[in-house]
Amino acid sequence: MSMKILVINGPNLQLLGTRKPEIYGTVTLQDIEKGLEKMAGTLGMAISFFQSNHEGEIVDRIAAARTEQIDGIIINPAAYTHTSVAVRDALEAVEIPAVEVHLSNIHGREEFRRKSLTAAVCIGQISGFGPDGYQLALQALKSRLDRKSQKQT
Ligand code: CA2
Repeated sequence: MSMKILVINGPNLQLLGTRKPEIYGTVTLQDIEKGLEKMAGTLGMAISFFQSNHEGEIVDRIAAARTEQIDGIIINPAAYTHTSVAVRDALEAVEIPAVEVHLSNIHGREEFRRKSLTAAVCIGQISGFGPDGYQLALQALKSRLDRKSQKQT
């Protein structure tokens, strides 16, 4: 059975490509999702997408991933990265390997963006590579999941 990946994007990321191009570039969220869909197809993985501006909806989506037998999560929690104990707890509880992605380099921006509450419960964080970050995350998850399934056989 093919590996199932869920991509979650947090608040305001639906605005990508329409405003603030100097920080977030000109690529839209739909463009990013299309690129990931194509890459997942090439890698033989199944991929689904979710975007929400609401913290509780993101928590619910993470929790549902367990019943759906999702193998890996790519998440850009956006502003909730820096504030949400609830998103962090959901990621920790679900026990599905997750990669945190940020378009911008959060470590080179305002002080309040340098702290991530969610990164510690992810297998790693990719920050500063724009839309490429999502593809790097997919590659990283595939390697991790391939290694895990080899160990189990
Ligand atoms: O760099 C990232 O990916 C962020 O997660 C983006 C968040 C920000 O709060 C994080 O600190 C870093 C903001 C997403 C808002 O996206 C917009 C896109 C276009 C126009 C306005 C906002």
